[in-house]
Amino acid sequence: MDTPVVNSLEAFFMGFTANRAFKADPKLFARAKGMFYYTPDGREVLDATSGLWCVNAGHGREKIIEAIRAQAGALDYAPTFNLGHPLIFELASRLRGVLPADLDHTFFCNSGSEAVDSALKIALAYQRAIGQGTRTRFIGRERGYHGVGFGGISVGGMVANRRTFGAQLPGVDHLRHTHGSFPAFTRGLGETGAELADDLERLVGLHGAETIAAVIVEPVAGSTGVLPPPKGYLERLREIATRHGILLIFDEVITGFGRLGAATAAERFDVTPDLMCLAKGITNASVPMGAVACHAKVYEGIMSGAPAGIELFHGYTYSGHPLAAAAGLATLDVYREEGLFGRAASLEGYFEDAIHSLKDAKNVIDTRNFGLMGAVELAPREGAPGARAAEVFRRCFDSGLLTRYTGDTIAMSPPLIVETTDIDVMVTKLAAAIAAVD
Ligand code: PXG
Repeated sequence: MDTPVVNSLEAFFMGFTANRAFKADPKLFARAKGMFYYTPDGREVLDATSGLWCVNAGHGREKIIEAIRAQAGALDYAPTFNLGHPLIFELASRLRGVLPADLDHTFFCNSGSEAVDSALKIALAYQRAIGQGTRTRFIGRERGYHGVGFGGISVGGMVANRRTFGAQLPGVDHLRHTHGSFPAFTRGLGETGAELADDLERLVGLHGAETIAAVIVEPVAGSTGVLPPPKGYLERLREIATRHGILLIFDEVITGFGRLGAATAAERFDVTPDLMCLAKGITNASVPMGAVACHAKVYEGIMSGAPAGIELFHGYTYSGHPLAAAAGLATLDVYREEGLFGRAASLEGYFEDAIHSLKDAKNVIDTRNFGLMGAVELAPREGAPGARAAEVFRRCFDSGLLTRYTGDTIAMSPPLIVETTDIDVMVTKLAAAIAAVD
């Protein structure tokens, strides 16, 4: 039955949204091109957030659109369970040239959340395959965001995402977050706080290394407000994890594909994880895709340790979907042809100056940046946390600027095609909005 119905805002149950407020005052986008979104009534909105940290090459890239179009006509869908199609092998192979050496084997899924849950399961499978089946515990970090699967919310540290549901995976513990371990208004990485990585050593002491499968962190936390790590922190985490046979998982869903001025945070920090979660920028967000890049040691451990037959009892109907594969290949072409990762690196200093130019603005208690991730944190209003940033967000939007807010932090993460003149506009509009809000 398909009876005609009224197009109702109520019909869509929106996640991570104040449904009642949104539906009273909906904000819609009808088109996008380059650095801009356009509303249905034709208003231009400068995209300072790459959509949701994902449209790294800017909107409406012809090469990517064409690749998707051609692929939809040639092969709409093919399973990747005991079957395949050439493009997904090509994408996996091309990723070898983008990701750090040894992260040679990529599993595909459809989102960052699936990438995280897949990485956690691959970690368990590996530990069992090498005879370490008592390692079932995961270590996450406070203020981490790892998507919304049960694994992701369990290792994550965003309180509302956990508390709303209650039930989580058992056997998970958390490192302390690193925020506040160096002074506010620090440019880039903090000089102090690397010793917070020793929390992993403490948790090994508490639970026993033989119970811990993996530790997962975002190299730079994104969703909880752009939290760059202290210098040396990730190196120290790597060293402790290695020493105790614990797999290190980097959740690079945001930091992958140029956000930090290198292909990955692993490359930027010169710290190679055992598993890397990817999504978002892998297809420039044009077709949903997630991935877990696995170190050769992990892949080979599972291949040689598993009984004959299927090695990994895990996968999705849309693992390696042809449209996503085509979009991914075209996206990698765009990144390479335009040198966008290097472009992000070359703009980092300008962006840093721009973000920190807001340090004396009204109610600002911190400015932070790394790569093309920047944040301006406002003092929360008494009794109404988040309200001030929400108002700044709304004013920015009304003035034609898309930002993102979490708590009282305004985040900016522009597409890597951003021009310095765009950065100027972003900061001018954000400054005006901050000044206008009490
Ligand atoms: N890991 C990280 C580090 C993420 O940032 C996910 C996993 C989950 O990805 P999916 O594709 O399942 O959403 C994310 C997602 C925000 C915001 O405003 C960030 C994300 C998603 C939605 C909003 O900060 N990141």
